[in-house]
Amino acid sequence: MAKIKNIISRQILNSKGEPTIETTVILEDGAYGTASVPTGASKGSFEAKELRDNNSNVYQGLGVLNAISNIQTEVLPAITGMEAEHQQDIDRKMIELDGTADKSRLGANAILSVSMAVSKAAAKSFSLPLFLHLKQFIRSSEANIKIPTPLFNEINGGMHSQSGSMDFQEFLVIPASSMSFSQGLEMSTKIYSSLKKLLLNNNLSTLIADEGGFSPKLGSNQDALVLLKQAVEAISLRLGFDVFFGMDIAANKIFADGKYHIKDKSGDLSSDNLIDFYETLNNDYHFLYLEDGLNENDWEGWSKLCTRLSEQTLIVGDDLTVTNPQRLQAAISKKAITGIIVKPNQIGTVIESLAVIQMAKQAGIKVTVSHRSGETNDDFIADFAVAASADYCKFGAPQRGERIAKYNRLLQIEQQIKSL
Ligand code: 2PG
Ligand code: MG
Repeated sequence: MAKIKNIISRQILNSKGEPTIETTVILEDGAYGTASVPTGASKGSFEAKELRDNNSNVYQGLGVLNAISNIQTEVLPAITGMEAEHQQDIDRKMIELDGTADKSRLGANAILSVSMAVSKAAAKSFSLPLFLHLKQFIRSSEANIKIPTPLFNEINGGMHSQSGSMDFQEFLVIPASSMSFSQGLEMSTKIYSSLKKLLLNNNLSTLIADEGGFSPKLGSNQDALVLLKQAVEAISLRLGFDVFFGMDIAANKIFADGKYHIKDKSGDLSSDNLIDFYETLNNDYHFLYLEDGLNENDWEGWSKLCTRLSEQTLIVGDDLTVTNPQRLQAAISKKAITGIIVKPNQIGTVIESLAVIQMAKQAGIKVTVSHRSGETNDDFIADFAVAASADYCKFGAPQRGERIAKYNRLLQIEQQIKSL
């Protein structure tokens, strides 16, 4: 048992060169934990709100000094002296202190940085790996600790790419579940190298984008799938056996004035038209995973998407559900999803994120724990995914330091759990 003694926060930069908060929580027994918060680019409008300084002269208004000041003047006095292991009480205290539904007063970024750092400090104080400490806060029917199946990002489009050539945001490869995490990771790097060769042979750019995937200038989304399939076949991997494909469409970005617009089709598309297109692609690629296939408010479309594709493909909500229990409940009752993405910064505390995972599991919804496009080298999310017994985890390409930090942490955990 150790009480919170002090909190120190600072403004640091994320992988996109934008400010974010790093917080250190110090306990009375000398243990401490440091955590930093990520930021999304393709955000759902129902996410908890980050507090930014909006001073256009400094970091284009993206500074987080006001959020840091809120930690010092409000959060510190409120939670000093609380037992660090009582994560529920601490998170609840911060939620009450903020007093808004979307954490916009103190800032979800401020609150989450403290919430994560508290859990790391408590784990240190007990000399426990973080995933074991976090595990106690979620009821799980699974006795064994396992690494979630990784979704590796190989090609970036949408808001994560500057080439502007693909509307779909993420083209993912998924190792067969028979593979261990380290085998899957190795396979993802082989596909990545094969894809790089293919791009070079075709005189296409091998520059990488926000989440480490390639971002070549291509005519359509389908072209990216053609390339990815070639890259897989070139190294004698079998699509649908050794490796599966997935996509995050991030469809808010392709939706305007009630219609969808994509490079592959001319004119306006209704949800039905877009689902038809997904169905055609599915005949060739047999997607295991389809995230944010439709806009965050297109509930009717989501239910149809689920009816038509969910037998073969996991239909996953991200901007639709934003790690929010009410949005998840709506999605369950409308039969709109079979999977959910969980990102702690969409809701703003560790405990609320775990509660959403528990709710999803009880409803038979598969869980993917995910990073954000603007990351730091913090590897909290890797421990969180294992603690939550998530089905999948999505931490970007097998490239770029801030993505590799999470995959490397999973390699450590894979080794640690063998000796448990
Ligand atoms: C997503 C995420 C992470 P962002 O849409 O799933 O890949 O992107 O963090 O930009 O919202
Ligand atoms: Mg997404």
